[in-house]
Amino acid sequence: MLQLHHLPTGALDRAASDVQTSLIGAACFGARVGLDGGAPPDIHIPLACVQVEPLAGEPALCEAWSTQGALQQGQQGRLQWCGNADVLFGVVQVQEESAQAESAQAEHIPPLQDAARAAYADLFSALDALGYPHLLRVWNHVSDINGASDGMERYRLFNIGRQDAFLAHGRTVAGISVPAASALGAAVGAPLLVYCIAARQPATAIENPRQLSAYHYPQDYGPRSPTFSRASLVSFGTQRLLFISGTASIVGHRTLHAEDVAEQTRETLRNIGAILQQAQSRGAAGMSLADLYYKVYVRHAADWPVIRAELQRAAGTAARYIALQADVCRIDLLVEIEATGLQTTTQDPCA
Ligand code: 3EB
Repeated sequence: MLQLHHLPTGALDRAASDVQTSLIGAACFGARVGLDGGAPPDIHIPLACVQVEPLAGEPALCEAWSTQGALQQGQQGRLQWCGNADVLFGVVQVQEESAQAESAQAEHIPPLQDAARAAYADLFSALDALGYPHLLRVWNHVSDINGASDGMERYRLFNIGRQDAFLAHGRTVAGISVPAASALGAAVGAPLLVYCIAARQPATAIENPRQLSAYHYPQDYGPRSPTFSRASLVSFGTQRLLFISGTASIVGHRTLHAEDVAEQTRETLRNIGAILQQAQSRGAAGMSLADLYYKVYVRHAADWPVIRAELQRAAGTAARYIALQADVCRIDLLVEIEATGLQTTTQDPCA
């Protein structure tokens, strides 16, 4: 059983000390979080301090995850983790220059590419050692994601390092074991940040019939395809979890509606609808757009009112969301939306 809480950062301390809630981790959004002047809450669960700003004058926001049952936590390599019998929340942070192994320097591997490889290498080693080998959901934040380093767009360098680590750890880079993910920018100078949910049991990846699978994108978008699925679906007892990846205005492999944020948002929501439909046919029958928790990443803060109106038209005015200003990994994308569905069925699946 996993639950998601959207909280102001100031409420996280209390939530973390409430034994009833059993938080296993949180992501906090606000460039000052984790820096002096915006001290992170003094709590002892893994905390991803994401250097992107909340929109609409919101104070710093958090997305916190809770479970039930006895918790264990620790640090394994660069992974800070906390988990119960089923799932783990983990955070890995790598400063680009410091990641450079001597061998990488000798081979002239760009620092960001090597940082991505190192972050995922540490993550996979730790997950295998701890016994939560199945990566369900990953969030990636790459500073200056549309900028260039070493002659290549930084998102593309990140994709090379990420895929190298998947392959080096014997993980498939296409098909039903590939995790759901989001990839966004972060403030210039921020370390590479990867946070995730992993489990003892596997999830099933879901693709979107309207979109080419990202792991099959042609080389126009970089020498290595991104390694993520459109969504992952998993059950814990009577609970079903759906993690919909960061989703954008892409049909096939092409960006549609460049420079039209309302159309991009509608296309994005059609893609989320199509992914949800796939999930519904695989057992998440009762989940609707109105039930999902959304996270909206907006390139230009001024576009937020238009995006919010479209989101509310599709998902209802009661839709739960966190809205953030962040760069999206293709320069022509103005918005990326991810979603999470948590459904508890009253039926005992064993009955
Ligand atoms: C896309 O559909 C938009 O590289 O992990 C969305 C979600 C995107 C995850 C990733 C990238 C990633 O291609 C970008």
